[in-house]
Amino acid sequence: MVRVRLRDAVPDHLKYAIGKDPKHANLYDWRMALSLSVRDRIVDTWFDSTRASYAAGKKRVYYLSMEFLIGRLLEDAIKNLGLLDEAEAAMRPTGLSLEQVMYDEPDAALGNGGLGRLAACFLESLSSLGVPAMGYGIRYEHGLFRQRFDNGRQVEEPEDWLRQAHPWEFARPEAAFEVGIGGEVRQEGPRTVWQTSRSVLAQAFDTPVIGWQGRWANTLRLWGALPTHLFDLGRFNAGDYVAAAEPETLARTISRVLYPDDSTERGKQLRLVQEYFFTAASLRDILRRFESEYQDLRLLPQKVAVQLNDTHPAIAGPELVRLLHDERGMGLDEAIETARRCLNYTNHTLLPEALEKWPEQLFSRMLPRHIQLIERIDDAHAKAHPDRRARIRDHGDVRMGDLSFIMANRVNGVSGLHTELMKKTVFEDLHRLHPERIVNQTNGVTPRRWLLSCNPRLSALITDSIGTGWVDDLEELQRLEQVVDDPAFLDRYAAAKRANKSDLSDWLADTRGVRVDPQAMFDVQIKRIHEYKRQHLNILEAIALWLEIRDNPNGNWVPRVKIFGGKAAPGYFYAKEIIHLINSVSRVLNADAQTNQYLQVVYPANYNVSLAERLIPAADLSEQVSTAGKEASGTGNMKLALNGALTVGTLDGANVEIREQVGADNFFLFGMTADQVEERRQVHDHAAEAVARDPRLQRAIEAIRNGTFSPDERDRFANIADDLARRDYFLVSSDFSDYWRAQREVDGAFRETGRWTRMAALNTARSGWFSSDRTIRGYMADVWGAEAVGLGETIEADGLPSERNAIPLEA
Ligand code: 26Q
Repeated sequence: MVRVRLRDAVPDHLKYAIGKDPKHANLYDWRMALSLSVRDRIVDTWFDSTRASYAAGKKRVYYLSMEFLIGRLLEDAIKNLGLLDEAEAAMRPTGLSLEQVMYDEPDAALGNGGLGRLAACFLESLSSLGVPAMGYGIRYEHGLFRQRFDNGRQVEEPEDWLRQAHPWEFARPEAAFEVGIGGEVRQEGPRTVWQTSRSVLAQAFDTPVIGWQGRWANTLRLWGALPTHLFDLGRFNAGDYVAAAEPETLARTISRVLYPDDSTERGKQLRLVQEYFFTAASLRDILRRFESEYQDLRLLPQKVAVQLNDTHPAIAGPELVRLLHDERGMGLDEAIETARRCLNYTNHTLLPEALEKWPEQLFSRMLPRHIQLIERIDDAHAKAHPDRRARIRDHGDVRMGDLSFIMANRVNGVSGLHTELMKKTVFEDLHRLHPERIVNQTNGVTPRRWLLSCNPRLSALITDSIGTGWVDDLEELQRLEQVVDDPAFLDRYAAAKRANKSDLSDWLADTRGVRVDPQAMFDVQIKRIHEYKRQHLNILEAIALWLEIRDNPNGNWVPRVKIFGGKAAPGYFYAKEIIHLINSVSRVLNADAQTNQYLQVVYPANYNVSLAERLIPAADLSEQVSTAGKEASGTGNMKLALNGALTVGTLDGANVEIREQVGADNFFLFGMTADQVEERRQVHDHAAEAVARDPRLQRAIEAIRNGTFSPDERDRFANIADDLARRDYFLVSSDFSDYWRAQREVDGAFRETGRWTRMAALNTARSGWFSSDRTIRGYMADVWGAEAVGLGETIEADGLPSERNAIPLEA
């Protein structure tokens, strides 16, 4: 065990690992030294967890995801290990504050949004619960693009998190697999042989993921692509050095960059290659580990549970069949059934345009054996279920959702409503044939990062009130109900929120040059920009409100700061228009001396995990206004409620469950239900009708149309105005009046400061169910059939390894 105090370990690492003298060390050097010292404290637990997993012989969980949006790791590790005081002490002699050092870490943005952040929360919970598990993904050299605004328009810049050394990972040059693609399939007697035409090396990079109180650590294994041959030696010797490096360039392209969630990027060959690359390497690693312990492949479903995070790793179905049947000689039917019993699939969207499909031509060129196996899988399934309608291969496309469903033991949605809609829409047919397969697992968020770490003031108040048990048993927050009528508690609750808002306001002033009034209501909408998420409904309400304030500048208005955060996919034109509109409205409103003490709009660029950690603790109001039936779950909604923001929202995704938990009185509901949305769409001219009956809406749309926010290009936003008044697929106009009503209720409640604080405190007290620990327990019971191992008493009091620690580590 590492026993050296951080105060002594840090200077040592600075000297021996970074090669710097304290006199010349800069912020980066000290951060590296501190990170390596903290990392040392994880390694023993990590080894112990690996050994304990082998010793226990229980089922392992493998989470396959194209995205892990982990953000910064130093602060998380320090807090999970309880090293805050030690780390502060270690930094004191350097003249740097611990905060400075922690915030110097680049935000690892290996994901787009909710799906990737969910994967990161799940890994943390799996470790906090002591479940033997591993995350598998891609080690992108460049994560999600950085966002900048140029005259209000989004500009994308490449992200470059690996330019600095990444202190948390361990390269594993010995853990590498060759992954081939292309070529052709031959029959050699009874054997089918796939002769690939190109191949790359998948090399593992491991990051330990430490759980709460450092009791258990799992591994996040990310694959980097390397060339199988560094140089084309023939060309190299002939002196053509540039061409000689071609194989290298090609291979490295595979793990070069994360694809933004973007419907225009569909059908891109490189994306399919990325999907196959990481799935194939992961499955081979999983089988290698299994085969090091067991001989009988039929045991696989008892020992291995694989979770597919959306359809992105859906190729796992046919690939696992190939590994079992082609490469290990298991009979085809048995191979299909064995593979299926290991695999599970999480669906994250019902939007038809977002369901993954690949042109069959492209697919068979890249994966000629897999297209054959898909056909066999499809035929076997169709034979067993003759009344099935849709097929996996359809109109020249391979449909990854159907493939995933058919090759899964369990299929899950991510909120109650979403799961029910899955049964009625995309998977209606397959659900009828397999009524036991679809289960719900409502998303959750880790309370360690999303309360304890990001909101120390509220955390301290909670701990003072009910002790520390809530950190790994979030339902304990219910005990706060006993103090929500205690004025002393409410005062402290309000003071914590006030201080968080004041911090955010200072930070916005220092780093973004905008001043906001910390007394005002902080009204927050943070998520990817998408029409269904309806940021334009929110900005439309801001415009309407601004116009009313101008009519009556001496009215008794409730001051508000509307805060937006989020990126648009680079090719998503409408989303980029919405960003430009929000920034343009912001410019006009913030400059209006008559109104800006009541209403401001701020939109800090480059929303990411780190920015979320600043915004969420400071939020009063959480905007969850998607068109009902479109948001699968949402997880920002949970983080905001947990941190005491009240929700103004529709009955969509997990909002439904948030409202059930916190109580209808503590939630501002508006808008049509999912059923009403479907009905409303049938109404001829619904947009025009909605506009005609609401003069406020009319006026707001008119202001957009007439150039109020684009004085130097008057019809700049006419397209948005036209869309809202004529087409309006996402029913912004139809929901506007009710949204306005709900927002005025919000104003009324905020005016009654005491009542508001009580409602906020009740949101915190009743959000315990949204811990990702609860979600993971649900997966363990209903999806994986997995159990925790945990180290518990295996580390003996004297710190010496216990008996089972004598089992050797895996190679
Ligand atoms: C697909 C093909 C090509 C390129 C990119 C993609 C791609 C990448 C990311 C498609 C989708 C995503 C991400 C989707 C996502 O984040 N969905 C969200 O998942 C959350 C976790 O379950 C839910 O809470 C959200 O409701 C859902 O929108």
